[in-house]
Parts: sequence; C-alpha cells; structure tokens
Amino acid sequence: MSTYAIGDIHGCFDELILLLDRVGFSPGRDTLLLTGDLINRGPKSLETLRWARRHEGCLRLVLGNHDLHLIATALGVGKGDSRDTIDDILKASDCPTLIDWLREMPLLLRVGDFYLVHAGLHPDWSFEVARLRAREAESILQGRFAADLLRRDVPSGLSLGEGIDRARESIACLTRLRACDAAGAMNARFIGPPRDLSPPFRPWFDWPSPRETDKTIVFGHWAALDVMIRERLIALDSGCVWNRCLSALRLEDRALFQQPSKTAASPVPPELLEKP
Ligand SMILES: [Mn+2]
Repeated sequence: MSTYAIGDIHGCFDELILLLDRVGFSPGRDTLLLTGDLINRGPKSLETLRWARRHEGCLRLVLGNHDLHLIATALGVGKGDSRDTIDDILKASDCPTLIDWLREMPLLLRVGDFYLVHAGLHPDWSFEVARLRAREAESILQGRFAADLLRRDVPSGLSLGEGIDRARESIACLTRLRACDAAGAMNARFIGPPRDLSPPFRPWFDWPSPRETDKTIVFGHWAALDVMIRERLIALDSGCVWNRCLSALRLEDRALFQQPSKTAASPVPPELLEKP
C-alpha cells in the first residue's frame, strides 16, 4: 500500500501510464495524489481526464489553473489561448459529465500529514485559514455563481459579493502563486527559476508564515522549479509537457520515479529550457 504524489500531467497521458507501470502502481492497493493541471498544452487531455474519472476510487486531486480554465471555457467565460489543447474535451459527448465531475474536486486537500495544493499558499495563511478559504471557493465553484467566480474580465456593473471577491483571491493563490512580496502580493508574470527573482519578490514558500510546521506541502505548477524536496515542502512539476519528465514521489519513503517526456509542446518558453 503506497501513496504516490504525481506532478502536473498536462495531457501527457502516455507518460502517465508509463510512469504508473514503472512504479508498479496497483489500483486496488495504492493511492495517487495529483497536483492538478491534468489537462491542456499536451496531446491527450481527454484521455487523461477520462482516465482520472474512471480511477476516482484510487486517486485524489486538487484543481490547477488549467483545470479551472477548462471549467470556465465550458461555462462560456473562458478566455481562449492559441496554445490550448482542450477542444477534444469540449467536443466530447461526455464533456458535461467530465466538467461536473471536475467541479466537485477540491482546491486544497489534506491527506494525513500532507497538504496538496496546485500552486501555493499565501504566506499570511495558517493551514486553517487556507482550508476555510479553499472550502469557500469550492462551494461557489460548485454552485450557480461559478461562471462569475471564474470569469477573468469582470464586466463593469456586475456586482460580486464579498464572498466571490475573496474566493477569486483565494483561487489566484491556490492555483497560480509562484513569487510574491512580503505582503503576499503576487508577481503574476514570473515563471522562471527562483534565482531570477529580484526584490521585493521571493518564492511564496520562503516568506515567514504562521503555518504549523508538522505538515508537508505537496505542490506543482512551477515547472522552472523542477522537483524540489525539502523537509516540509515537495514540488513536483518537472515539466513533462515542456519535454522534460513526469515525476512521482512515493510519500512513505520519498523515493522519486521519473518518466521522460515523449512529446514536446511548442514553443517551449525559454525560461523553462534551463533548469534552476
Ligand atoms: Mn499550473
């Protein structure tokens, strides 16, 4: 009985299956924790999403920004990007079922001594605050104001309640955060390695925080960070879709397994060609 945390898949379904074979994953015995961004940019988003739903009994996942972008697009409020590879999902006959299933997934998940999140936590948040914020955003995402929550351009005149404003801020942190200043203000454009950061920005996890120190945060999203394993912090996006590899960490003994990428999405952002 093992638990494998797997980084951002981004539609790299062939690599996922090869990686599971490599670790000897057994659906009835082992558990998978996925850091989110299951889809988009890579070649097999629909296959990945269908597979995840079919294996929901042996896996848990948190939503990433690309998963939310898919939900937003399906709800008619997505802002398309020429690099999107989610058309196969949107055109599939089971699209509504897949989207409904995805909308039920959490933004933050606690599994034993581990917290799973796609991108990061605001430095000011304790785990309890992060948990309450995630629950609030999840409940809006599952309800009839989901489209208002996810739209990027809020039309003037659209009045968003305090809950929705706060939930939008929570979602930005949980699914997009990499670098921020001491007050937690995000540097939204930065996607490079930490050594390229200049003051006042630091990686979100390097600021002082009231978080309890007995839990370990597992996250993805930051491909330029690559796999990073610290005592209480595990980063797992090793850029499979950027022609690097897909990573799985067995949480019980921290054994790392990696599957080289078969397909490069193009163009590869120059920041991601270098390893940190
Ligand atoms: Mn992401």
